[in-house]
Amino acid sequence: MKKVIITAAITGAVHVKSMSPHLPITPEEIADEAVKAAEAGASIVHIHARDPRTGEPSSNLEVIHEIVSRIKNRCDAIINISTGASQLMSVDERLSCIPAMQPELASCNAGSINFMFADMASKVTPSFDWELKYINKTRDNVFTNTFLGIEKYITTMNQYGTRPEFEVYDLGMISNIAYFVKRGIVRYPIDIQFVLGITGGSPATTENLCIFKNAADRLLGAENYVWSVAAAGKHQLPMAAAALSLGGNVRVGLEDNLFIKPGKLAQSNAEQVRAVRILMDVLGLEVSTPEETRCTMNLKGYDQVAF
Ligand code: KMH
Ligand code: ZN
Repeated sequence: MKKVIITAAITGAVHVKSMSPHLPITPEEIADEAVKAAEAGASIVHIHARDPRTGEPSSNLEVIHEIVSRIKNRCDAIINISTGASQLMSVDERLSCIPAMQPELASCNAGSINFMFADMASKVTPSFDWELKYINKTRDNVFTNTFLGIEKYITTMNQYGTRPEFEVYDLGMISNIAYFVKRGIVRYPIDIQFVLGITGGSPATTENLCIFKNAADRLLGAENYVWSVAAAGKHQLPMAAAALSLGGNVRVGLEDNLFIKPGKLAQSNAEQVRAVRILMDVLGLEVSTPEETRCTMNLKGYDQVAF
């Protein structure tokens, strides 16, 4: 029986501390949330770093190192470091974690979008100066992932044995992956995260998920890729249910959604992982362990990272 890979995206770079007291910010908090999500069944933890004092997205390699080494000391979950990091950072700044940490897995955004969450500004009473400016900036900013940039991400990851997880926000991005497959620089199995429900990308509907999956089957070959679904905000669990029903894997976490049900903040990333486990129980699905996930995704292993 195919086992389900759960990813927990622990803190991200969309939400700010003023939106939820449960959003982890410091390396200790981020690592603790990641370990507890792993204990609840996540075999992959997706990591962004934050400035420990203000919560602002950070590319500081010491902070990233502290987060990932704390996690590695406490559990064997696969650490997926974000190279999306923050859409306001430069391509090189976002990529610097790869040579420095050489993780097993890292995100690789498969195209550019105006990744917009400025409408959240009306829901925030800011605690820190940067928060509203950052959120509002997304109304007029391109999250830049050009062909040159994506190629640099893929080839740098290949150099360090890091597998790219392609973040796909829109249909055309599947063709972008196919372009790099044709160029011969993408290793198998291709790892895809369909990210639905971002304003500027595709809406979170089961129909869109089926369209994405059919396109990926056609352009990449159904047997050549492993896929998962992340959906923003209130769409998180409904789209997780759709992904499970269609034979896919699932990402949850406070990066994508701060709530556990309408109007109720999630207390932790683990709480959302446990909600997926309930859906899986009902559907008779088993969870993939970190070792099983390493095998499915052909990852280099826990002992081959630089932290
Ligand atoms: N926070 C966004 C800029 C990734 O981790 O690579 C997109 C993102 C994707 O978080
Ligand atoms: Zn991310």
